[in-house]
Order: sequence, then C-alpha cells, then structure tokens
Amino acid sequence: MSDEQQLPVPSEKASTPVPRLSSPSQIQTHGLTAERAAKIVNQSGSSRMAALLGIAIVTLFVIVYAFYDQGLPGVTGSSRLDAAKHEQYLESVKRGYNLYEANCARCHGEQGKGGIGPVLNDQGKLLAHLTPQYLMNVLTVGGRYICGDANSLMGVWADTNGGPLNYREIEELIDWLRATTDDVVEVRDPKTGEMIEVTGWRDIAYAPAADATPVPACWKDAFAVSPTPTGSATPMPSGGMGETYELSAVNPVAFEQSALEVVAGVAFSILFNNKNEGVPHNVAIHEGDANDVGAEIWQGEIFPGVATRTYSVPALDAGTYAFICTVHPNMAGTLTVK
Ligand code: HEC
Ligand SMILES: [Cu+2]
Repeated sequence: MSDEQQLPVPSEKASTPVPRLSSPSQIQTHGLTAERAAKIVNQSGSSRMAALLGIAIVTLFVIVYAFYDQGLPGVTGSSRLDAAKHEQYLESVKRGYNLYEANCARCHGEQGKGGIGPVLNDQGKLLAHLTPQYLMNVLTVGGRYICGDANSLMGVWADTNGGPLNYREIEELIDWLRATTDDVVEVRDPKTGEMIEVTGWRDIAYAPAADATPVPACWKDAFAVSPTPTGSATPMPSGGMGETYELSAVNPVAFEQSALEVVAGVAFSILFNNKNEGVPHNVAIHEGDANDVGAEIWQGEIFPGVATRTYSVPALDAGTYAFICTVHPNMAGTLTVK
C-alpha cells in the first residue's frame, strides 16, 4: 500500500457549498458504504445512551451522598457530621465516668447516690439543679459555692482556680454527670477491671410531679426538719423517757453500730453522737431493715458534727426496723424491737 492510498478519497464536489442543516445523502458519504454509515449512526446512539446512564449514576450518587452527609431532612442526628459529633460526645462521657469514679465516687457514691457528699443521681436535681453551668461553677469555685460554707468539705476541682483537673476534664465530668439513660458507654470497672456497660443517670422523659417541692439551691435545705417531725406528734407517755441507747456517726459516713435492740411498747431515747466534723447526720427509723429500707416512721433532727443530741423516740411495736441517716440513706443499720 502506498501513502497515497491512505488519504481520504477526495470528494469531487468538496468545493460545492452545502447548506448546513440539509445534507443530501448522495453527496456526504465520505466514501462510506451504506452499512458502515448505518453502523456508525447506531454506535453513536448507544454511546449517547451510555453517557446518559453515566450522568444518571453520578447524579444519583451525588444525591445519595448528600443525604448521607447532611442527614435526611427532618431526621436529626442522621447526618455524618452528627454521627461523628455523637461519637465524640460518647467518648467524652466515657472519660467523664472514669474521672468521676477516680475523684468523686468516694464522697458521692459510685452511682451518685450520696455519701459524704450529697446525692447527685437524682432526677429532680438533674432536671433543674445540676445544670452544666451550675456544675461548672461548683467545680471551679469549690464546695463553698453551694451553700456558702467556707469550710465546705469539697474543694476546688478546676486548675484555673488551683484544682487538679483541666478545662477539658471538667467538661468531660459534666458530660458524664448529665449523660442520659440513652447514653451507653463501655468502660472498665474500677473494681474488677472488667469491661462493663454503663448508662447515664438522667432520664430525659422525667417530669416532676405537679406538687413536688422544687430542689433547693442549697442541698442541706432539703433536710430542714419540719416543725412537727414525723412521729413526734405521738405524745410521750408521761413519766420518764425509758431507756437511753447510744448511736454514733463516724468517718467515712457510717454509723458506728450496725444493729440496735430496744424494748417493745415503751418510749425510749437515743443519744446520738455525730463525730463527723461539718457533716450533717441524724437518726430516722424506717420500716424494713438495713438492707431493705422502707417508709419512714420517725425522724430525728439533722445537725452537723461534731455534736450530740438526745432524741425521744415513741414506743414501737415488736418487729424489725431500719435506722438510717436521712441525709445519707446508705448509712443504715437494723433496729430490733422486742
Ligand atoms: C471529700 C469528699 C468529696 C469529693 C471527693 C467530691 N465531693 Fe462533691 N461534694 C462534697 C460535699 C461535702 C458537698 C456539699 C458541699 C457543701 O454543701 O458545702 C459536695 C457537693 C457537690 C455538688 C453540689 C451538689 C448539690 O446538690 O448542689 C456537686 C455537683 C459535686 N459535689 C460534684 C462533685 C464532683 C464532680 C466531684 C469529683 C470531681 C466531687 N464532687 C468530689 C464532697 C465531695
Ligand atoms: Cu448522715
């Protein structure tokens, strides 16, 4: 084959101007056979189809990706950003839990049910009292922020004020204390070393009863003894207070005695010695026993240590009861009346 043969066949009428939109078939063959021309037309048709399909796929992908990234309209938390944020939040809750168990549990209880320090795991408190701002203030200023007690047993936690925890750790603690029952994190049990799942304390569905007393600004006010404490309405039998029994509160937040036995059917006295400096305690008698505390029957005055009080307790029927501290319900012993 020579080079000349590969050149396009020169069209004899190439110089004739052809109207743009009409192409008489007989003059525009470019040397193609009718079959070849039909094939090309066919091919370009299917490549157009392929292109359209490609565009459709890309468009669909863009739409799906947009929803994946931005979330479904009206469905909060469904976006990728939200998911990443939530992941980060749970990590913070987890660290907060560890900080709590390491620094706070010894005074506020592992489950926040109270001890030397007040109860934190309480729906009423979590709803209205333990707000992020309040927690931030308490941890930054220290215990004296709470009831104005300069000798408060709880010190400062934030390092901005001389405490041991940095800003991030304070935030993590707050995230843990405010975590909801929907927040489940896997943590290492500080006691057994095993991985366990823990759930936040706050129930977002909680609504206080209409007649519920609001949580006081100073937690101690919740224990202010009513003018007529339960039980004291029962008139004392005249002539003597009966036997006097001794109970005492010691560190760390416990009764020295785990059991007490008194005589049935006669009023008696309890000489209560609160040996915990600055910590309010009392003695209250409840149904049940030390391990299963029921409804209150009688309550003695709450007062801070170091101090003593002599309570007059009305006669009790024979049976088993619990004696507890109203401020620290985990301080409990069994009272046997016979
Ligand atoms: C040495 C025991 C102790 C430790 C440890 C401790 N607290 Fe306290 N906490 C208390 C006492 C006592 C109070 C009550 C203080 C007062 O009224 O003066 C209190 C009060 C609080 C309150 C206010 C409660 C309310 O009802 O208003 C919060 C919140 C709190 N602590 C959080 C924490 C956190 C978080 C930690 C861990 C970083 C912690 N505490 C560690 C003893 C402690
Ligand atoms: Cu107590």
